[in-house]
Amino acid sequence: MKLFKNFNFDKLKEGLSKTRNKLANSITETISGKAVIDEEILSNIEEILISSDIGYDLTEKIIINSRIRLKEEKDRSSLNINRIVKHELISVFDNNYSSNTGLDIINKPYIIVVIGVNGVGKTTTIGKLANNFRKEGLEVIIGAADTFRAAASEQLQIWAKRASVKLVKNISGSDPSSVAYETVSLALKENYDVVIIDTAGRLHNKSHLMEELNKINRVISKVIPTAPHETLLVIDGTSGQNALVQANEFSKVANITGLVVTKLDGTAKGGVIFQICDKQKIPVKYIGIGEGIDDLQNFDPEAFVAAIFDDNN
Ligand SMILES: Nc1nc2c(ncn2[C@@H]2O[C@H](COP(=O)(O)OP(=O)(O)OP(=O)(O)O)[C@@H](O)[C@H]2O)c(=O)[nH]1
Ligand SMILES: [Mg+2]
Repeated sequence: MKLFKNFNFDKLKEGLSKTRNKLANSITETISGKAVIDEEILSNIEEILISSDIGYDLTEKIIINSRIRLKEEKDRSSLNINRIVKHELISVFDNNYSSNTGLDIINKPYIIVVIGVNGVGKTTTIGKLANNFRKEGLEVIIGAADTFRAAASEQLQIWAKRASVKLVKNISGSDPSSVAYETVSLALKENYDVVIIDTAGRLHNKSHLMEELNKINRVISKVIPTAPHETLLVIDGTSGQNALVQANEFSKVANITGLVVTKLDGTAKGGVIFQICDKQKIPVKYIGIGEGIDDLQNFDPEAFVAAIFDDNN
């Protein structure tokens, strides 16, 4: 069973307006009125792609492929280069996606652990996810396993209330893994459909973080051997190259099954999503395009590129 589909193209377009300005509108400006796409225009496009956080390696690949296709197709019009660049951007996601995205319930309760560095939007994303699941008629329980920061569970409580879902909070002195254990045990006992575990982003160092995440996973699998079923890494779309570094670091310590890229509404750096997918080969499952409870969308590569290029979907 597919967990939920939340997608609104107009909202996506609105959310990606800054990235569109930087990327697609600049390309349009460069090619408009040009009868023939020459090397100079290709090099302008190359600069635009790099400055849009698509990254040097991927940009090179796109430009080389564009050059080949322009030659093969014998159509060097501005319309065709736009089509080729879009095609190249969409094809970045080819290997990461089958026919659809999102989460699939294969077990009940379905256990999702949400990880990522501090401030990227984990707690907000959990609130949004919980709301979507609940709207689908699923019973949701959230575990506040970020016991590192005092205010973390209060923040999660506000989101749980907004989404009308159950929350398991830490009793004072309890550690993250015991909260995770309690949440999953309760979910099993009371027949919940989906469990979402919030984790701390700020730990003393990398080995501490790895230890913590391992411990959480271990206790969860004691209750349900196949769990966790998903480990979602949340990354902040506004952080540009740093987002890529985070994806690299976390993939060394956790078995990430999907990415959530947040705050795409506040940035012109949305192009980073292409770079991360090209390098990481981990599918982007959801994107955050606002702070509201309804501002988490399923990620659809074609619609994403269409929204950036102001096309109709
Ligand atoms: N504009 C925008 N803001 C977002 C989005 N997602 C999260 N935020 C904001 O980012 C800030 C940090 O979000 P949190 O959910 O607290 O981040 P966190 O990863 O849980 O942070 P820690 O618990 O400190 O590790 C909040 O002000 C959110 O409102 C988004 O998609 N768009
Ligand atoms: Mg948090």
